[in-house]
Amino acid sequence: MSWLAALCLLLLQTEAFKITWFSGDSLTHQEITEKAILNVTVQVCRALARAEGKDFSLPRLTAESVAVACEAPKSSKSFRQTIKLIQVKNREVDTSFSSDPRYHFDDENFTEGRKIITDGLSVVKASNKRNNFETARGKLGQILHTLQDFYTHSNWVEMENNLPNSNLIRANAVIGNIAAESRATCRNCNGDDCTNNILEDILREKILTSGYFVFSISSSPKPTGKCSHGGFLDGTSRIEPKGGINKDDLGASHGHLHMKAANLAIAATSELLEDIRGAAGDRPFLQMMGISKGKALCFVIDTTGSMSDDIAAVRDVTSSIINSRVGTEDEPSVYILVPFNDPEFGPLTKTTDPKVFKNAIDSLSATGGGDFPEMSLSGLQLALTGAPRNSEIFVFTDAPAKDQHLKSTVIALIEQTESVVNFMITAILGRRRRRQSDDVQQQQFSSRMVTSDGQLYRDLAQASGGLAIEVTKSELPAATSIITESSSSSLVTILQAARSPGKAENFTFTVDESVRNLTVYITGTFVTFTLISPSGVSQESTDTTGSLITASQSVGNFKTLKLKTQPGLWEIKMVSTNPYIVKVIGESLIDFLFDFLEVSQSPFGDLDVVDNRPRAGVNGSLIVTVTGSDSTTVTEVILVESSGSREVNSSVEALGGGDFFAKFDRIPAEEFVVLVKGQSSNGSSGIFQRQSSTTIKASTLSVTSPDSNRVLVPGILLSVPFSVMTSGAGGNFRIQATNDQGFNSNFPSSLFLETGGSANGTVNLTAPSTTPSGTDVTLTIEVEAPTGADINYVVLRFAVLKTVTDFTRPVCEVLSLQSNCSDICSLSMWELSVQVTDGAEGTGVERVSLRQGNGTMNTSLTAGTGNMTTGSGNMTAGTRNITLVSYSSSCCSPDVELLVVDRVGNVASCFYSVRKAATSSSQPAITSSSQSPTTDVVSLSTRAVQSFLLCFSITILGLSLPF
Ligand SMILES: *[C@@H]1O[C@H](CO)[C@@H](O)[C@H](O)[C@H]1NC(C)=O
Ligand SMILES: *[C@@H]1O[C@H](CO)[C@@H](O)[C@H](O)[C@H]1NC(C)=O
Ligand SMILES: *[C@@H]1O[C@H](CO)[C@@H](O)[C@H](O)[C@H]1NC(C)=O
Ligand SMILES: *[C@@H]1O[C@H](CO)[C@@H](O)[C@H](O)[C@H]1NC(C)=O
Ligand SMILES: [Ca+2]
Ligand SMILES: [Ca+2]
Repeated sequence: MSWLAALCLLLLQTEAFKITWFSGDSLTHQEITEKAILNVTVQVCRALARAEGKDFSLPRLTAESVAVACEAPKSSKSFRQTIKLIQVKNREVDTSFSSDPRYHFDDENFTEGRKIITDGLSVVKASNKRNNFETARGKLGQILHTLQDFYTHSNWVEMENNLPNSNLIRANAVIGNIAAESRATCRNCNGDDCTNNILEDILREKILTSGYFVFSISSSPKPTGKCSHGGFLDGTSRIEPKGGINKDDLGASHGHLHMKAANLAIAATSELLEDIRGAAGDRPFLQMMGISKGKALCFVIDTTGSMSDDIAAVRDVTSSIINSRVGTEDEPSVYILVPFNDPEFGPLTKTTDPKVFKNAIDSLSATGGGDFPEMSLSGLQLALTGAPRNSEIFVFTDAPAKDQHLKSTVIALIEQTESVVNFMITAILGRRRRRQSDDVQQQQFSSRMVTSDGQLYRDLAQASGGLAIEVTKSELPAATSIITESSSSSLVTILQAARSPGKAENFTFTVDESVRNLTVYITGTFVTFTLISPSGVSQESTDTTGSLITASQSVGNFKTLKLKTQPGLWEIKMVSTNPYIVKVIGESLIDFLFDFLEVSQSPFGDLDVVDNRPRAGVNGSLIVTVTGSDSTTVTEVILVESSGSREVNSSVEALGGGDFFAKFDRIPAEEFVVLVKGQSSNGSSGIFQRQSSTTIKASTLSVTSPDSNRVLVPGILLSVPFSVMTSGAGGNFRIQATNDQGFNSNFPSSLFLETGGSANGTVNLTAPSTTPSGTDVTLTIEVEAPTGADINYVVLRFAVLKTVTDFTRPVCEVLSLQSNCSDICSLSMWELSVQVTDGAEGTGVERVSLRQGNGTMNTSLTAGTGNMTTGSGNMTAGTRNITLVSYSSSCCSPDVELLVVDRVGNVASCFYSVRKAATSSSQPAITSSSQSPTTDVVSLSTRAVQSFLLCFSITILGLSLPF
């Protein structure tokens, strides 16, 4: 069966909102998720713009336009990538949990389904709190699937509800009146017509039910009188009461309600995202979504005895980057520092505050280290798991790695994160402690670098699309500033090739009109080249007066050339017998994302995204997404072997929305990169090319770990099952499991597989009982074939979370409200005093912020005993802490909305208003109202209030922002 036939067949095979790329007019989980993300992101950016007094006009709802409206056009790629990741995790629920009714609100598993949502929500909030956005995104995708399924699988829509069921995201609220196990809910459909199969009393009494589902082609049992999910794949739909109630697509049993269900799912998804936004705050919410100004600045630094010059260079370049970029659109979104020594490494410092980062770098000092090799790969591992995807990481060292056993782990993480790793190596490896003369060192440098020590760093750099820059200590400042300062958040790779051993070769590359600051990096010694521009002008590397190279610098083995940016087909003819890397980069908003696809293990027979190495030697497919342009099409997707220039071409099909499907007859067994060519509609030449920076390696092994709904509870062992399959020869397969936090783990050191066979194993992992909630740990399980030449892996992220017991939102109580508002609002003020508590069982109020209102807010903390305390870090369990909020504002701003968040992220919104009663009656009115059914109506009789209308409500978030 062809891939496209497989995709088409999927149109007929779905459970839940469709999960395929071709959906016709029906809405898929992916579309529902994307629409809600775009909706809420726009609201956040609009609120931020307004808070700064800026105009905000509503963008088109595409990732590109929303990123522009959020004043972060360069983050359209990471925004797109985040949306895709959340969509993929959403889809995977149908693979990993295909027959667990709780994940789909099937079989009337309502409380169990809701628990999946609220448990997951706790993980998302705890992870965001520690800037662990990647973990938050994955969990978010999973719970969105379950949340969205409620609207297609239950009778919520049939009961004529027009709003989402908000209690699905609240752990201790009532979801509804759930049908008793013995209660019949459906009758037979009238042939294919299922419009009236839910019993009238169920609908009239608003009894909540959902369809039963068993994946079977023959009839399968279900409790008497219960509704079925319905459809070909559902075995229960063939026994009485026959038919089904799902609204998964327009052709489903209740397809006539599909659009209504999908729209409610969008609203419910928006509501859940608003809740996460409230808990995280606006800026962190945008970071979770991948929207931020620049990219991460990430340094991994050897701090052993001989590194003081290097640390000083890092300090200088950091200052210069901070000074030149803070406040610009290339301001780093996050700063990451990982020191390593021997035997220690870490901790990872991750901060959005440049001052905190500067202090962390200033406090580094070069000491210790014991013997010569250091823990460089352990440090790099922490940086790779802690940095956002697609980061650029700089490793500074003058020594080989002591922890070389982590090489394959680090490569797995590079492939997974697509981060670029640049090594700044300042030494003669093996001789660094003789520091009398850098020049003498430099002469010995090249010969020394042939050793395996230097080769390890070169291999890692090359796998990631980075460079291994080898300079003396005195050259380091220059090299560091060239490479870090040119690292813009819109850097794209146009061409990258490595040749080892070196050989003469002619490379061509196409530069499109969107590219600015065209730059060539070359590493290698004794490398010469000739450049030829699209207009046929040529310039030799020895020619310092030509017109193509506008600036060039050479430090150590590293050469950088700024080219005249001319669109069209360029050529660079390289000549060298030494190993070299040539890399052509530029700045452009247009780039691409790609994922390999494989036939799903799920009974629904869909295609799944491969998140490790794809299968070698067989056919395969890729989904390519163009980012940063709504009008660019992909015409060619090519796999280019890294060691030479052999290419595998594909057939490319547009899927819509910037997605393209590329089908290959064979995935090479050798390492390769992905090269994408296409046409952009604006610009005269129109042709563009981009290349993946990460090198990809395929494998004959498959490693999977199916259930990903896991959380590590501190002190409690977690068993992580995994499976290995080989399409090659059998034997003993070596297993290695490592985690970036150094948590205790055990696992089998090898597994035996028959030729073409499979085996299962388990990794047991325990987080120390003191681990803070929201910590994330990345576990990499690697499997190596008996020949040693073939490795595959699975990379799993877990959140560490203490069991959450606080499910209640903080409570606001008005202490006083005083107002002298007159007809001329600018001449008068009003004042409000509110006390905020989190209940006796609560974790305590963590943050109070203003969601609406232009006045001044002050908060102070009072312990239950009446003692004043400052700060928020010292609340103890059992004390009922009270936060006093005072707010004063001009009467021209008559509304205020306080957002109150407790320590586990339960969010309350407290809204007050002193609007003059707009009635024609001259009699002043006192009215209190509540928008939330769970909140008591509060009435106040304070005199000052009497002539004004006081509205008081604790509402769910999102009701108060008309769009
Ligand atoms: C789902 O609901 C069915 C029927 O109420 C029940 O028997 C089953 O135990 C539930 N499954 C789970 C996993 O809670
Ligand atoms: C968009 O999000 C807001 C909350 O931010 C929500 O009130 C609104 O219903 C959402 N729009 C749609 C179409 O779901
Ligand atoms: C590169 O191009 C030149 C002509 O400009 C040609 O002589 C040479 O053989 C080519 N080199 C390779 C490796 O193809
Ligand atoms: C090119 O790079 C320089 C710094 O290297 C920067 O100042 C300039 O803004 C960049 N130009 C464009 C068009 O991005
Ligand atoms: Ca050492
Ligand atoms: Ca609470």
